[in-house]
Amino acid sequence: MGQPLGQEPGEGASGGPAQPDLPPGQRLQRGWPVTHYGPVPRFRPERWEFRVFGATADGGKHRWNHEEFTALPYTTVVADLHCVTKFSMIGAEWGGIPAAALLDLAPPAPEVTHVMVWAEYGYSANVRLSDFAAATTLFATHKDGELLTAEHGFPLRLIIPHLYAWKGPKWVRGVEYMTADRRGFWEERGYHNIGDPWREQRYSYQEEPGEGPEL
Ligand SMILES: Nc1nc2c(c(=O)[nH]1)N[C@H]1C(S)=C(S)[C@@H](COP(=O)(O)O)O[C@H]1N2
Ligand SMILES: [Mo]
Repeated sequence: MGQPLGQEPGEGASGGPAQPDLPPGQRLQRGWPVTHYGPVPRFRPERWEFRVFGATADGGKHRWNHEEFTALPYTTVVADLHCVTKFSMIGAEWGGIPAAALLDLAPPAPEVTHVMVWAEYGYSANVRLSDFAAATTLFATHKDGELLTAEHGFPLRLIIPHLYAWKGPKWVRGVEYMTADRRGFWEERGYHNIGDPWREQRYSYQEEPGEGPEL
């Protein structure tokens, strides 16, 4: 075995111009591509509601209509987006409602360990409660000061900067508090249950014991 190649932080593998700090295997994408499965849903404000259900602390369901939800505390987070298909977009300023604010308004029961985030057409993504509760996890309504477009998730999408972007449903409609882990849409279809891009957790076959429910 030879010496590992030395690499300065910020220096590209080719020794070329400095690259932003990207997770392993990712490349920078110019612009903002659209990536999703299935059609773009039409937004019907009068029918839209956001629901928190499952193992809530008070045992009840919590609902907000569009007007109520978008009146919740607004904040911004500057964060990158890493798609498991290997493109990354960096430095976006996302605006919206922090997931932590939702946890305060609709607290989970003490035994909740995971949440399932639900979107239109049954798309779902499971995350650990700790990922959901992270200070940078945001239900985004805006990017770089502008309302999201329909294809990027208007009226609401989840951003979890420290996980691959499939963990952030576009057209999100609710959150289910869970007392045990369960796989979401892509996690059932071969993607990693945790999905940390810095550990390159792309596929379910990479999972270590304890990282996900039985497949
Ligand atoms: N509802 C829904 N949300 C989704 C997806 C999807 O198929 N359906 N794809 C995910 C994936 S794989 C990525 S990379 C991002 C892409 O977001 P963008 O199209 O705004 O770039 O959305 C995520 N959210
Ligand atoms: Mo993706």
